[in-house]
Amino acid sequence: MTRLALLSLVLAAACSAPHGEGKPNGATDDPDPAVDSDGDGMTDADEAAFGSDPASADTDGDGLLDGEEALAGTDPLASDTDEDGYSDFDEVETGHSPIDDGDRIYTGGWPYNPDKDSLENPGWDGNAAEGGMLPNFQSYDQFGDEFDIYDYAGHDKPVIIDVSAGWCYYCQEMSKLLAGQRSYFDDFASSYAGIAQIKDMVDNGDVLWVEVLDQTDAYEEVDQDFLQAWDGAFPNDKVAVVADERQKFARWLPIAGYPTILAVNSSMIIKSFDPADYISPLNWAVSHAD
Ligand SMILES: [Ca+2]
Ligand SMILES: [Ca+2]
Ligand SMILES: [Ca+2]
Ligand SMILES: [Ca+2]
Repeated sequence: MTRLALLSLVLAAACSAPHGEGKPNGATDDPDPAVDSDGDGMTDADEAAFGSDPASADTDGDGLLDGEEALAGTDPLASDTDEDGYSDFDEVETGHSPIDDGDRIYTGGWPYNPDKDSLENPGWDGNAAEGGMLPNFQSYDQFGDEFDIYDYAGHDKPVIIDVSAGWCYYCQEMSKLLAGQRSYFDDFASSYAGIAQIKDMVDNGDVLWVEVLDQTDAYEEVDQDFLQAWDGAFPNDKVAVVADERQKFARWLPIAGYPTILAVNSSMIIKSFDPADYISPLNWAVSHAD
């Protein structure tokens, strides 16, 4: 039976007799199939047909009730029906299709944090310092999606923010390292764990990496074409490439040179930052990843 046909059956069946009709009082040992025992919007009989648990309002525990899963056309036994990396609940909440893996929260598959609004955004006054809270950086990425750095919070993973410029040689070499291309930094792998291990950790998802671009190779403000070109030149499908719109990061850091790199923890607290040292944040990240 197709999902649509099943849904029609479910909706038709939902208009069946009211609870307990025709039953003697107290006949609890013979469950009425018209009863919705768990209060999730589907009768026990419909749940039996749907494959969900009539005694659990949310069989797969993804936050979407079984009755809501029937309406959304999702699998009540799978928290991510279309296997695009985002839960059915998060997709419905954000207006994306939970049954189309081409429609997702981030085209790039970046992390998502449904609780990000609970983080206390300190704003952009002042400057970056270890122990401080990262301001809520919102911009756009190489796919043109709206980007929110607080989506990277709450995943128990170190986050590297690499603020770079298109014209900067060492920025390009750092991105080559992540892309698996021959890089200037290869020669330093034996001296720094951050250099030796960072690519594998980013590839495995143990460290999250955000590439923030300040300027093009012509010293101009970046646009989405430039983000795409950078991603194309130094491809790593775990790396979000985002624009430093209105030079927010550049002013707040402040930039002494490129790249300028911060390591922040999953609560968005800056754990390693020194304007003159971009290797220490990498070392911090690899030593604090699982
Ligand atoms: Ca039910
Ligand atoms: Ca569910
Ligand atoms: Ca999904
Ligand atoms: Ca989807």
